[in-house]
Amino acid sequence: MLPSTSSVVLSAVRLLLPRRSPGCVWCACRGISLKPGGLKPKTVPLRYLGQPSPFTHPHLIKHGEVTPGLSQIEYELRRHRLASLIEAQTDKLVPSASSSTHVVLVLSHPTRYMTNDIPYPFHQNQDFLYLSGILEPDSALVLYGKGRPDQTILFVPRRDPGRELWDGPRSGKDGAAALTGIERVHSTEELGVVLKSLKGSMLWYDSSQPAHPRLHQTHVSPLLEAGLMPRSVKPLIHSLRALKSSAEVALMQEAGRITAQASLCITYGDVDEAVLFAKFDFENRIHGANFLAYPPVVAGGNRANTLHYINNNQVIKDGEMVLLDGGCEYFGYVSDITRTWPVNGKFSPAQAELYEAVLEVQHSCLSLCSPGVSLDHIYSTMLALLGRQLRRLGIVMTGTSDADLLKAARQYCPHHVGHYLGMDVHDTPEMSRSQPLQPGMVITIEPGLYISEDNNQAPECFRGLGIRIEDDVVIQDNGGPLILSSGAPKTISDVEQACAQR
Ligand SMILES: [Mn+2]
Repeated sequence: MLPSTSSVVLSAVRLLLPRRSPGCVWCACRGISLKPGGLKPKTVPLRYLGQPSPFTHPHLIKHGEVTPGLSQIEYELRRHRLASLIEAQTDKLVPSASSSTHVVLVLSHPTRYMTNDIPYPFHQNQDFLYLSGILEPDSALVLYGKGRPDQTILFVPRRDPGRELWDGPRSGKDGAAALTGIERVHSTEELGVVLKSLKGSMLWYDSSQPAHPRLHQTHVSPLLEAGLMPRSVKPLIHSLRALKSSAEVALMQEAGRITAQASLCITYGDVDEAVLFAKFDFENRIHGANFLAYPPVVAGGNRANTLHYINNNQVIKDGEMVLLDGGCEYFGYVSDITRTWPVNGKFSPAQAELYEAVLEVQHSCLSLCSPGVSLDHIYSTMLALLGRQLRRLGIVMTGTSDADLLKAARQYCPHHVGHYLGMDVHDTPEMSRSQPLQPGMVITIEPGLYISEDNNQAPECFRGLGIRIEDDVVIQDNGGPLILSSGAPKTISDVEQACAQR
């Protein structure tokens, strides 16, 4: 007899799901441990973990996921790819070491304190998060293996009712195993002993700026003092992080959508930058963002010419423009969008002229976003195009040589055309901007023109204007780039219309 459709579907689903024992958060949360000898109730049921789990936050995390949208299999694949990179690099650079044991060590961040006993909101080391999915401080990940580091050991803080009374639940070894599917989990205090047992290996670890100074001092320094010379693992992790999977793109799409709809316009008289800041923060969070990805720039009038202006405490006058550069974090992935608009909702002729010039350059740069082109190449194109616009607008004299036009473009736009984007705003800094873009990479495209009110060269009507237009872009194989921030009004008519509606 043929099995029913539903049982076929069910067995297919079972095949796709990660192995449940001992890494099944459902079993663990029910206080059941699957050990040889059968089901055994645990003394402490793992009802709560140190981070959202499918059991405590079913509205956020599906069964089989470690963090929202990212499965145990995806995290395992990342560790697998890192192992392959290390294997390939050793074969190439140190063939004599290709059969030695490799140990990769990545530390979490510690909790950082604002003042006595008052922690800053915890932010994980993204390289550690990328490979483990663990959101708790004081943790570590070790990958090891002969020739190829394909065995995983996770270290997490041990459960401690005294501390948990204040800080909230910890996952502990069982909880972390259940959540991540990693079978070998130790308490963090055992890190040094485990590392010592792997002595004589090739260590892949970033020792120059340890992510967790205390863990480094206690557990890693003794090994380094004994003469072990680590190799940097960060560039390898960043090369993996630079290429986003479809699950990662989906998370970034949501981050972009949330921030795009939060790009706002206010159409009445003078307004405090702090009000726009608060509204932007509110709109991001209420639409699902975890928090803002960085302190946003909310710069009215001439303050837009201070590139990292984050005081956000001045009054924007009716008739001035405001530049808002902000982004949110959505379950580990961020957006980074800039829009500049007249605060009263209507562009003056000079504002419109300068805005159109930047927009035209931005469009041309976006059309270059395809595989094989580098960020540096788009940057040179941006400078050449900005130079021409400066001449057209009469900001630079006609007859200026091409070399001087480029110099002027650099002066009026002192920053690069963009950067990589992902788990961090300035993502994967180990990656050069001269390397060709590949499908799955995400970048920003953000040309600008900044004309200070003190500039005596530029026509008076443009002085005090600073304009930047920034979109988030996924490089795709075919069909052109995917713009994650397309929901934010950008053309003059769209901006004016959006302002009229708010
Ligand atoms: Mn940016």
